[in-house]
Amino acid sequence: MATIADLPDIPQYTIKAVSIQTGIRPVTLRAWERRHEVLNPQRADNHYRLYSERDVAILRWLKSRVDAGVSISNAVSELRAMMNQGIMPEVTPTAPQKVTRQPIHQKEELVKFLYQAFLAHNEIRASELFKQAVEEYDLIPLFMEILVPTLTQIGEDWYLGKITIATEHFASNFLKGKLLGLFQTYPIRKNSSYILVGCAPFEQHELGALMLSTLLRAQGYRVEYLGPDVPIEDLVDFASYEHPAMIILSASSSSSAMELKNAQQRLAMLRRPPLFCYGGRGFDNHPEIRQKVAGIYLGNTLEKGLEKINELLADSAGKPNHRNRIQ
Ligand code: B12
Repeated sequence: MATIADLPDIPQYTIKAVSIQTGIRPVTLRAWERRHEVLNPQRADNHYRLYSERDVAILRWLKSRVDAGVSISNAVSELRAMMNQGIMPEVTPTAPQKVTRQPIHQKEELVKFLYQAFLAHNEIRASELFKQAVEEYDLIPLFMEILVPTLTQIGEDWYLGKITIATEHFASNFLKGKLLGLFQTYPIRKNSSYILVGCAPFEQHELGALMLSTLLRAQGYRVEYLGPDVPIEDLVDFASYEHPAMIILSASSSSSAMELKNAQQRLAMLRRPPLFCYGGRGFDNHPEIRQKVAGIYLGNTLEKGLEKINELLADSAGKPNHRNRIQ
């Protein structure tokens, strides 16, 4: 029988395809990867995971062990022990998978249903939809293609007077709670680069900063999330004894963005100055502010920001433990 090593290692399958092929839910695949370092799938240009046939075979083998009653951590240890001895497991024969779970919701549907749940102030429904979205999609599509469009719709309808401020507050507070919960599910890695993320003074729009914090923690960085409206003096004081490698502040309005004018200068006076970075729509909509605010502009999307942060911290020898770990 063929062994797993005989299979091609060309990255080609998305997490959704692998889930269907193996019967392992995307949320479980990500948890195995995070907690047991099972695989480190490559990434497409859009950061989505891409698995090879060999990866799929490894996952099937692990699942066959788990189905036989072995815990996932023991199954992973068995696999490692075999591989250390140069033995590759045989390819597990597979019957076509019966997909018994509910069909996956398309992202557009999730946006529509989540929006409707917010309009109805239906927290139970919103929680179910959020859970489904987290289980089915990686963090970047979850944020960029489900949560951001839902919030944009809410913002437009609030602006047009179609929905009340109460509904907008319900939706944004619900998502803040869920995002914080998600952020806290990732391990705090003490021996990785220490990054502080928050919002510029007077800035209340914090969900972008919270999403970025979650992505960075998922990549293995040690991230502390500081929330909205962080006073610069206080931040400088904190940085003087905590020595973060990087401070990132988000600003949605031009006035909050301008509050960062002297931040870099203040931080540069510290004995071990952190890298000072910023982003957010205040800097995207008013590019001229970037000329006035010293520090590093991280780009106009979360993906670009992540890439830039990885580059900056790799240059300063502060790589996270887990390369390319983007959920
Ligand atoms: C929720 C919300 C609020 C909540 C925020 C709650 C919270 N805990 O965050 C509250 C009620 C506090 C609020 C207040 C206000 N809001 Co408001 N709000 C929104 C809403 C509906 C969603 C914002 C959001 O979270 N979007 C999702 C996040 C993820 O998107 P984002 O912030 O744009 O961030 C993206 C990028 O900018 C980037 N990014 C963000 N930060 C960073 C950082 C780095 C380093 C990088 C690389 C990238 C990056 O990544 C994100 C994903 O693409 C928007 C509508 C909209 N279109 O967004 C209005 C909106 C932003 N608000 C608006 C306004 C006017 C206000 C108020 C001035 C209203 C008022 N009169 O009081 C106040 C200002 C408060 C303040 N001082 O900051 C306007 C802004 C208009 C403009 N021209 O800029 C909008 C667009 C609504 C509208 N359609 O008019 N708001």
